[in-house]
Amino acid sequence: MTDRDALKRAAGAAAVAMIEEGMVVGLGTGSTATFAIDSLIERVSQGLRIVGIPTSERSARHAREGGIELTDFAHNPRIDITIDGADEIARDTLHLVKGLGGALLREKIVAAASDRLVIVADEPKLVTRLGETTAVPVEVVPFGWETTLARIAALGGPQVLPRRGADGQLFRTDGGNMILDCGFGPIADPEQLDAALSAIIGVVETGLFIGMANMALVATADGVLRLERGG
Ligand code: A5P
Repeated sequence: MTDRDALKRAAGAAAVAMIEEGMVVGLGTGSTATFAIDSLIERVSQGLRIVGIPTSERSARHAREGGIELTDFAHNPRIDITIDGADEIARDTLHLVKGLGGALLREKIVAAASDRLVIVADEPKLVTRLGETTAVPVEVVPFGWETTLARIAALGGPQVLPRRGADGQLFRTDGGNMILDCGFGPIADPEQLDAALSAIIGVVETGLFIGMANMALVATADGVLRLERGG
């Protein structure tokens, strides 16, 4: 395990320590969330009873194989706590960029249904301004994606690229949609950008998570930093 993996694992374990008996737990996607699921599997094997709602087919498989009972919104419309990763965390507001792993739509639906969204990450994810280190993933309907791309690009000249898989083919999400990676650079007003992107026909959801995270557990070489929104 690399040093970075060890930090991600520490962040995941710190978040899983917050889970209590009987909770409905949102299960995130990505390498840090995977460490959190590992840690949860360990607690479940020691007798903790919880049910999980996964944010991707990948996380569903991982959880199921580890013995976590899965549920859905028909049976559990509210989630007590969701533990998920992020691609960027704005240190002052805890606004996020998510979706480099391709699961942003399900992640946002799960986050919106959660009483608490706890983000797990390592230190390079902390930024002053969103967009500093990563493009913003935007999930779009495949039909007419070229015209959707053009209208996003017209928002201020970002570099917009359709995401491709390792095979060079256009990437498809679990929901069958596409992702456009939009390189805006540092974003002055993420809330306004999120609203502008969301208003474009063909956009399903943006990777900007505004005001959704309650807490971020960020693993550093000196320990796990606990950041709370408004705290
Ligand atoms: C998945 O779609 C993303 O939102 C992930 O949460 C994000 O990419 C973080 O992944 P890592 O923990 O692997 O960096």
